Amino acid sequence: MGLFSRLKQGLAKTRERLAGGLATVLRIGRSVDEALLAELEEALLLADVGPATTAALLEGVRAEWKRGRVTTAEDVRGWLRGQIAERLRMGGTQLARALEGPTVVLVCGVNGAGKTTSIGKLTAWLKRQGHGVVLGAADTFRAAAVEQLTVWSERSGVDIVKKHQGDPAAVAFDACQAGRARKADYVILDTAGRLHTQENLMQELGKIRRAASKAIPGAPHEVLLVLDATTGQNAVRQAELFHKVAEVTGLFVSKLDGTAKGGAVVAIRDQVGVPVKFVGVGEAIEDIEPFDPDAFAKALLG
Ligand SMILES: Nc1nc2c(ncn2[C@@H]2O[C@H](COP(=O)(O)OP(=O)(O)O)[C@@H](O)[C@H]2O)c(=O)[nH]1
Ligand SMILES: [Mg+2]
Repeated sequence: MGLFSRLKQGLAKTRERLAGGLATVLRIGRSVDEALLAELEEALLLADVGPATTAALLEGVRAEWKRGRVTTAEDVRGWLRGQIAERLRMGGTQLARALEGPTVVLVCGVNGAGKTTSIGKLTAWLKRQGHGVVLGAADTFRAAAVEQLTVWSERSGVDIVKKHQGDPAAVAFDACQAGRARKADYVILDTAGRLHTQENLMQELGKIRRAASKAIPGAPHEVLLVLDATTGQNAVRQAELFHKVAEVTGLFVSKLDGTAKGGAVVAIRDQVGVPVKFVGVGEAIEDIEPFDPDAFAKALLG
């Protein structure tokens, strides 16, 4: 199955909901009026686009309508697609790249968000483009977490740096050193799940950052926050809170397959102001997509 069709399949539920609702609201031949706008608002909220973003989109459609630039249901669909894609494009969707030496990617998020799995998929994706990758097992809380990352490293045939009782910052430092010594293109650091309310764990993230930059000046070049798409508006709140303390530079939205809440991606990008860079569309190693705003808007709106 092609990547685009997998993404489309992943978004099937959202599409049915959003496009299903929209198909009724924006039926061909219908003219724009207040009733249509009210129904449109409801359809967007149902797809978890979120109150703030829905309000902004509605205001935009209304302004276009008042200016006579949008008069039919088809016009509205086209305008929305363009708007959503444009919002998702802001800030750039490419993974950061260091000017020289390894690019250090620090991965964070709450427990179960999909951090380790997403790292496994990202590693394979980078390898497919010919990049060398070193993994750092800085989730030192549970032995199982290290084992899980080790399995992913074996799947892609990349080196992993781990310690049995190491503190996460020491692992991060060693992984960065190893990445430089082995001339890797990327060093990816897995971290323990944490909540923004866990002061000590949040400080630990700061320690990990400092250790990385001690080994490689300028690191981490990318701080990827992994968000579970199935949590919808909760993911939006999580991202806001995380961003305040962790200087997040990109989002990896996991579990977009089989969620009816894909619209949350738009809300997350909009409200948090950090670009989505990858999406996860399944549990398998190839179930990763570099984020494509146009394809996403198209899949979302049908
Ligand atoms: N369906 C689906 N499951 C995923 C995806 N990403 C991760 N998972 C699952 O989510 C669960 C938690 O993943 P894990 O990587 O251990 O999360 P972590 O605690 O953040 O490291 C596992 O069962 C994964 O297989 C995805 O894109 N789609
Ligand atoms: Mg993990």
